[in-house]
Amino acid sequence: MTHLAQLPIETYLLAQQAAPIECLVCDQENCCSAARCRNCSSPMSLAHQTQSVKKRPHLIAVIGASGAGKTVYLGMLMDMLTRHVSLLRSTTRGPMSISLQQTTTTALATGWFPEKTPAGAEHWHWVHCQFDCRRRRRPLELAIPDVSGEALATETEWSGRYPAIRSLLAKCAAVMVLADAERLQAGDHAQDFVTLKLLSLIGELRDEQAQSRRQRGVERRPLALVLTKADQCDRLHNNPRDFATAHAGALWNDCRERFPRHEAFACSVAGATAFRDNYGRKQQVPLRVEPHGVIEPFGWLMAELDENWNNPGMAARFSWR
Ligand SMILES: Nc1nc2c(ncn2[C@@H]2O[C@H](COP(=O)(O)OP(=O)(O)O)[C@@H](O)[C@H]2O)c(=O)[nH]1
Ligand SMILES: [Mg+2]
Ligand SMILES: [Zn+2]
Repeated sequence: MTHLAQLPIETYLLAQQAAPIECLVCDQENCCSAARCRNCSSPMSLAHQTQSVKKRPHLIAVIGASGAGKTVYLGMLMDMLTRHVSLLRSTTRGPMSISLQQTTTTALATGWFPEKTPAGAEHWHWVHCQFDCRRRRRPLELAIPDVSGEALATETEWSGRYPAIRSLLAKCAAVMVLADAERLQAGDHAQDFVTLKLLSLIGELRDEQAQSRRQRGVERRPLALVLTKADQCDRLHNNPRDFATAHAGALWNDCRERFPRHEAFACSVAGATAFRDNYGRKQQVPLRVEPHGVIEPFGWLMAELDENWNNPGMAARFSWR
């Protein structure tokens, strides 16, 4: 009997693992088999997809306080874009990009709003898609995370706590600010402060980048202020700019001053809401799902982004390196 055994050493597998791949969001090197970045927890499929299609996506920052309506809005928007309900349409890249619309539409279809987004970055949904407007010749590559409002607020207080948020705010090519119109109309401005701090942080990060490149920091990125829950406010759909001036003066002024290319929009996903008892806790639920004004802000943002991209000077500034 022999005590010798032959074991093939598959060194090529080790070599494969050793080749790192850079996170698309925070630039940290990761092991090629990692599912999420070890630094910022954004999905590594973004980097893998980019490597295979050889086109970097534009990051879109959707910001706003917790409860502003980011998850409901983004989930519904992605559902409408993938169902091709308007001239604008998108094709998702990778299965993870469908999770946001899946959780949102499943919740709405069963008579609930989706659960609150967890604060941990490893739980956030990221949508990586190819956006196509029939008038454009080439589609745009986009990456849009649904970030937790609490995490956004925390990052403004403790810088670096959420590396994904910092990188997103530094690298984003367009900004969407969501504000709860129902609360604004009631004179409740508590949520404004988080958004004001985030806008200030975006400006600070842009100035830092401009300084390191010895450029003058002129803001050319577009910003859309989206007043959510318009179903609760009379005539908001008719004139969102007037509403923003009357009920969100500080926020609207800050958006206009920091971002010369700005516009205000009103949107609602639910047609009417009611309160339902959920194990002793009163919870708001949608009575009807009637999306209104969901596509418009995104369409405007894409048209502005497209204009930037066709301008060679701007393209250099928005490239991620
Ligand atoms: N009336 C009304 N309420 C909404 C609408 N969208 C969201 N909400 C309410 O706002 C809450 C927070 O929405 P969500 O998208 O989770 O906010 P997020 O924290 O910014 O992601 C939901 O649970 C609903 O109660 C809408 O279109 N109309
Ligand atoms: Mg959310
Ligand atoms: Zn990362």
